[in-house]
Amino acid sequence: MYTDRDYMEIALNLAKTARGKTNPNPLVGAVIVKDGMIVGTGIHRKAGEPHAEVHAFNMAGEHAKGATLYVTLEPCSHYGKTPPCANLVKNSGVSRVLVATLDPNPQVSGRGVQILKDAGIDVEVGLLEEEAKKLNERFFHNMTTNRPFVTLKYAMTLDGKIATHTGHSKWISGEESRLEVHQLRNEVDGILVGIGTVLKDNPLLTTRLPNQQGKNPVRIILDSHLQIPMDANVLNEEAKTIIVTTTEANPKKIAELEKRNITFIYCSKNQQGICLDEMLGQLYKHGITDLLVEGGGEVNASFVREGLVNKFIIYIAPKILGGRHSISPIAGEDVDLMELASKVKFDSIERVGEDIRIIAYPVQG
Ligand code: AOF
Ligand code: ZN
Repeated sequence: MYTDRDYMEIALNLAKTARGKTNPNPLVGAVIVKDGMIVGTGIHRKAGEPHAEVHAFNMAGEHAKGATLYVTLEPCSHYGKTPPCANLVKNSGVSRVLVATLDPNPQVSGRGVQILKDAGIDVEVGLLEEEAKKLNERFFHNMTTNRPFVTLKYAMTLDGKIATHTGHSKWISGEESRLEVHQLRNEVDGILVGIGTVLKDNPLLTTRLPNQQGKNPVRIILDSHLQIPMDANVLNEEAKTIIVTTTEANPKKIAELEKRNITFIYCSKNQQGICLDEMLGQLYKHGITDLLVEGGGEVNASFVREGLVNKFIIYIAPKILGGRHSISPIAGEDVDLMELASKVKFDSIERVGEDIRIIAYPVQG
């Protein structure tokens, strides 16, 4: 016998398969069950395309009458790119609806559930809610802050180094971890580095996946003095690039780069450099909902210090580099006391090939 929980788990697993493809929309899965049998399933596959419920009801057809709908996010109540799912659910004939979590979108937030309740449908909210919120951590953050969800990722040796004193870093982590990082790039909208990394490593910041056409994130370069070399790899045509700079930047160079389709975002400066919170607000307006920060130490430190990291993904390689001048993942200003450390909570610790992957979330205060 399958339980409500089992069906909701199936809906969550269905939703997960579209990871990285639905931005700016959430990941949503729906399952319709009649007399213990799954008669309809649906996934929201892409923004602009039908919502999960639409696919599920199309599949279920007449079997929806008297059935139960399991959906990972509250059915929507608004006209967006698609019409409201709550109306569809209401008119489908289902008698019971289980919703994992309410939709944080201010245009919905409880209205979808209310429509169903008003129609006399038995509605329950909260089954596997924590899992459903985690599945859409990016979307919840977007809706509540109007900022991209920031993931800070780095790979370091067992003694906490990301490069030798000369800056050499190929490779710290093993092949499997590096493949995971390309998978991550494939899922996010934006990838950010500082100009220091561009000057030192000349990275491409594109997605390279074997046997699969990857999607390149928008490359975002923090460059307050517009030092970027005109032949830098990140300026090639393989992917879109945004340079974040200040009004102090050389207008002639800006004009030349604009001719090459490079987009500029201008931000004010604070004592630490470019005002990152202001930048995040602007990036969100440019459609960046999910941002991967891939360092250097100074950029990483600024994000951590300003409390702007939402998630840490850290690979630890079974190597010890040593060296007084080897480079650390988080640089920035020194602090005097342990009490001043930024605190995180480990969420998962797993082996990836020969490495370890730690996922951690910041702890406020
Ligand atoms: C659902 N089921 O599968 C999804 C929902 O522009 P639209 O019409 O696609 O609407 C996008 C909003 O709809 C999105 O911000 C979120 O609030 C909700 N997404 N709702 O009932 C789905 N993807
Ligand atoms: Zn909908």
